[in-house]
Amino acid sequence: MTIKVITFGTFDVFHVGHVNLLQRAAKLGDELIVGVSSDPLNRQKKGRAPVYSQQDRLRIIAAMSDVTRVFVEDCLTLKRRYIKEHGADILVMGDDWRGKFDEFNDICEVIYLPRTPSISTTEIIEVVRQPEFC
Ligand code: C2G
Repeated sequence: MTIKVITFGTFDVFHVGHVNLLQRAAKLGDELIVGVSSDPLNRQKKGRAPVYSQQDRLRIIAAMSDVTRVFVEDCLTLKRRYIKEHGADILVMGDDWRGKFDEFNDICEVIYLPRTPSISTTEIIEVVRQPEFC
């Protein structure tokens, strides 16, 4: 039986924390399906436009050897539908989301992986805004 793993994220300003999450998620099954937040969803979630466009974020994720399928996540409330549509057996998220997706335990296993410490898109944006980077 093929075990399908699904995960969701913005993956803006792609960094090693994202790589770690995707590689660990891939090891839990045979296929890794990734829902990438649309630009409008990112604006809604984070109150700002992403640095990288939806099209570029999709291309970056699709280029990873661990990833077998990529799709656009248009709406946070459609997770149950996405999980079913893609036939996912396991939902993986970083543990900043711990508890938030437990409701899907009735249709798949829900696993929260530890976040990679000391790196985030927000921190990278703040660092490159410092005058010494200009
Ligand atoms: N992540 C991580 N370590 C970091 C940064 C991020 O493990 N240092 C993980 C997050 O926990 C998440 C994934 O990488 O599981 C993607 O992170 P984001 O791009 O920040 O995604 P987010 O905005 O949390 O979107 O429907 C849920 C959302 O779409 C998740």
